[in-house]
Amino acid sequence: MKATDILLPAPMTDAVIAPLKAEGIPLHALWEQPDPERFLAEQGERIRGVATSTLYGRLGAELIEKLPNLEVIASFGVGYDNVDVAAAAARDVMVTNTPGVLDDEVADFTIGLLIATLRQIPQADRFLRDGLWTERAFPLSPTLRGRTIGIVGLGSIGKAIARRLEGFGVDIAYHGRHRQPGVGYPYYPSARELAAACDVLIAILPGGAATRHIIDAGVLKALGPEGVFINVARGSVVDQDALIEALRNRTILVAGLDVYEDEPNVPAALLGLPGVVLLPHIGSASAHTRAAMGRLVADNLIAWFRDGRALTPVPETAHLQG
Ligand code: 8YV
Repeated sequence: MKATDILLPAPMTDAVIAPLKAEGIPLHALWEQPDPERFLAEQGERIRGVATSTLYGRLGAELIEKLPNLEVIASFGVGYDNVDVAAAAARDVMVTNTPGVLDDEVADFTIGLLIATLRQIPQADRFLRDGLWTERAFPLSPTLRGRTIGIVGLGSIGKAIARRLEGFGVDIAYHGRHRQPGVGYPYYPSARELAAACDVLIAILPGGAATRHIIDAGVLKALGPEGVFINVARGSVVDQDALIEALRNRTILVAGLDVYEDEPNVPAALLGLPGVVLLPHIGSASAHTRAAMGRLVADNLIAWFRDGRALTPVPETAHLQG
């Protein structure tokens, strides 16, 4: 394998670090540099690869420009809106993500969040711990029974969620950019039409400019007063202020959220809505699945430098495969 140096703009899990070290690949921790700008100016031309995650924030053109010999950016996560892919592609820099290895985990988690939100499982736990059970019964909750579930984004995770929901005996429909051949669930050409036909909306579509605020006040109104909104995608896909308003005004019934517009900052207005289930972006966060994601980040870099081919290139840079 040719000599290669990899930049880590922010800390990465050992599942990424260990395989790269085992290959003898030199790693440079940018956040440990006393003067990161000076490091980039003096050493930037040695860097051939970057391993990054949402922890670093957005990896944009400014950093890419400082790395004149950069060939590959391996991002930790299936969503890669944290990487400026257009800037990378313009420089013929390969970008990889971690699809596949987290589908089942995130789908399992989504079902858990949906049931927890409807049946108020976190609230019931708090009720018991607060000693209230000895005084009265926990109030009756809403239900999943008889509901129609709309999935916004029927990619591989969306399909894994749908497969699980089939076992729950509920109706399923979807919205995405296109109607998918061979998919039997009813298709709606807009999020608003899907919301009007459903009483649960699950967002599991990519983030980024193209899908920003695709769930807006109109979609929430169409979902209706019994409506449940579950977001396991990106905070950017929903107009967070409109969502807070819809929850406050009972335009919709309740929400279960794992993602937010400005993570890790969650607005006080959401924290003040006790019926809403709020989780700290943990959809893929089991030790098992995070290890698999980390390994895939490392394997993409190793494969790129060894064979000139990445294992899981993002579609926008797939043409750069050797
Ligand atoms: C991770 C995710 O939390 O895969 C994604 O797109 O959002 C999650 O699995 C995230 O990538 C961690 O950096």
